[in-house]
Amino acid sequence: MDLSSLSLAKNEIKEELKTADSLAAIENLRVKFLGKNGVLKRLTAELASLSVEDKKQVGLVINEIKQEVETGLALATEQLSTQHKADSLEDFVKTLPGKKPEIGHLHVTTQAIREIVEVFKPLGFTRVRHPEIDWEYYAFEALNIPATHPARDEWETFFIDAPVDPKMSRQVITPHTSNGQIREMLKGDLPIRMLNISRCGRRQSDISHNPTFFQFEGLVVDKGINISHLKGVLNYFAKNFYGPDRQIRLRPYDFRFTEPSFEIDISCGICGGVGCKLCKGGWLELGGAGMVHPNVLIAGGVDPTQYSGFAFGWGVERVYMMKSGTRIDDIRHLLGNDLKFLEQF
Ligand code: FA5
Repeated sequence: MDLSSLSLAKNEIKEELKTADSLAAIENLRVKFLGKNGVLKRLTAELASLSVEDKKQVGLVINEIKQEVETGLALATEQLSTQHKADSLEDFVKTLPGKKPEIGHLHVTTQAIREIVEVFKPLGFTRVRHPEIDWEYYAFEALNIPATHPARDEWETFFIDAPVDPKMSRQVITPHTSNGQIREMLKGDLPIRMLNISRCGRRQSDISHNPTFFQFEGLVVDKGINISHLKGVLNYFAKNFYGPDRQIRLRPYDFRFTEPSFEIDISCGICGGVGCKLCKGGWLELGGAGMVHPNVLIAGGVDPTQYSGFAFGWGVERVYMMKSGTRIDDIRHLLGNDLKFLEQF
């Protein structure tokens, strides 16, 4: 081994390092030059046979070669990773559609509530909120249903396990939104055109009943209010919510807090009022309504000799289910969290 053959080897190694175009090739070169049985190990071993003077000079060149190899390999590795990044950017096709993040939407009951509010808005009704847990007094007594009256049974009420108030009785999960009638009148702000939409609760669960559901309660109190106003407003609602060809009819009924009281029916959207499997007679029941009972006006602090009013209280979910096209065949779906069902709306 002499200096000239060494510098020849050094040049060859430099050239070879330039050919390292993959991680595998770099690793092969590292083993070839720096490995246990590599070129540099061999050259170092050969130093032993040289004179002291040659050892020094050749040793220096071997060290230079070693550094050259190490730097060359590091450089090749770095270049390769920069190239790799550039390649991955090239792979990124800007025109490919991105992944769409899943976006939720309002629950169908909330959509129904908003739609109902919009229908009543042009008639001057303002949405209000009253307690969803209230005293029995507002839910029954003030509505002309005394504690022992059998009509209370119909409201299958949930009672709150809390101290009883001597005047207000027990607390209940409001079984209807009619408590809002009294509370609205007690504000003392006449005339009234309120739309009270709240959650209600009853001990009921079947195809058309949920233990928790929403009602919307309309109340109009003013001077000279009569049944034709009630009929006009409900007819307006039916036509604007269900469609211009739908009709309503008033059927006599009995609510303790309205006199006279009515059940409001709407002509069936499937058969057009002729009679079919869904409606059995051409009409579907929408909900209750009536002229506010004088005792209720008095409980609300309103003088029945001066003022009169009408009220109606309907179920949001049931009213929405009757819209043709919704095809909701069981009210309990609306309380379940099945996305397959909810995403349809
Ligand atoms: C009432 O609750 C009266 N407060 C309505 C009223 C207000 C009459 C003002 C006169 C004047 P009713 O119990 O019929 O009435 O209930 C009204 C509506 O609430 C029903 O027609 C139905 O649409 C809805 N509803 C009642 N119970 C449930 C339930 N468990 N699940 C879903 N909807 C219900």
